[in-house]
Amino acid sequence: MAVPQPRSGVVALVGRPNAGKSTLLNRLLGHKVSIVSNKPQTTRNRIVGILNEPRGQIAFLDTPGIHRPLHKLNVRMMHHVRESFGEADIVALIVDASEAFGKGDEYVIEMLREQKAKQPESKRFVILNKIDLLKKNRLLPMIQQYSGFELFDEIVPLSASSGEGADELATLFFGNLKPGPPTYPTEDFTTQPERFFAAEIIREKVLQNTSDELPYTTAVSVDRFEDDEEKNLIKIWATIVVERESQKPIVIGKRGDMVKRIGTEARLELEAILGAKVYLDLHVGVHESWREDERFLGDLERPLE
Ligand SMILES: Nc1nc2c(ncn2[C@@H]2O[C@H](COP(=O)(O)OP(=O)(O)OP(=O)(O)O)[C@@H](O)[C@H]2O)c(=O)[nH]1
Ligand SMILES: [Mg+2]
Repeated sequence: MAVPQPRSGVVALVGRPNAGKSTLLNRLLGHKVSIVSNKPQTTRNRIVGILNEPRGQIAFLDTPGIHRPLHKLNVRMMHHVRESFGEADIVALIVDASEAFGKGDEYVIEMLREQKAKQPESKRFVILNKIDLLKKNRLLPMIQQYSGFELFDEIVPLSASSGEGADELATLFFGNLKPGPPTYPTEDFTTQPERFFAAEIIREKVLQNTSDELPYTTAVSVDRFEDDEEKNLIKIWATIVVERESQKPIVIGKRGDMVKRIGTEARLELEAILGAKVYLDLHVGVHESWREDERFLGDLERPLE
């Protein structure tokens, strides 16, 4: 019997904010590569996660949730989504199946129609996520609805958080990619530098510990990053940037307890993931309208270029 040739390709994970794209990426890789929170617009960049298996290599592109951009930050976010469309062999639309279909979903379907017209050789999957929250009888009408769009090659219900259906999805991805050599070194699981990942983990802890407008108006910049390989020690100096002076005390907390908690949670997670001791020095700073400051936005993304 002929040995199957390893497959290789790019799968873009796209969809509305909060649908579970990043959770699914981490689940498929079995590694945390992308940060997750219950706030929309958690992912702001294109994050590459690489799955290496005897079956082949898949480069997953995690992307920001599709929304109407109101700030330069958000225009850049939507640019990352369109860029990922262009690179994909398979576009996987992740849908929160526990939410009713609405205007935002219609907009996304339209985007996918355009994508299909531009790249007819690519494939489209729709992934009905969060089925753990769903009564079983709600699934069939949803599958029928998505199949009615005549846009999708596969319709896959799953739960990214429990993992139910994830192995089947990986099999479908490999089955729909062409044989070919891997694009990335097979020992890598992301292209994201540690410096960028550190900023993301700190931002995740801010998102998880704060509410209201703060998640949208917070950025994290790494001011200095030193990796002392001999001592297995990573030293990070970072600033949590907010938009207004009045937001500073929320991040700092009473007697600094909030920023301390954010720092501890980030440090422990970075130590576990990076496998090194981490020294983390956190500051809180104000940069009014940083979301409109192209130079600052460019600096935040620089380590990814
Ligand atoms: N119950 C349930 N919750 C899920 C599932 N998948 C993701 N979530 C939750 O949904 C929320 C959003 O998850 P993310 O992975 O950050 O979603 P995202 O699509 O990457 O969101 P953005 O980056 O903001 O576009 C988090 O609170 C997740 O824990 C699932 O299968 N079931
Ligand atoms: Mg995300």
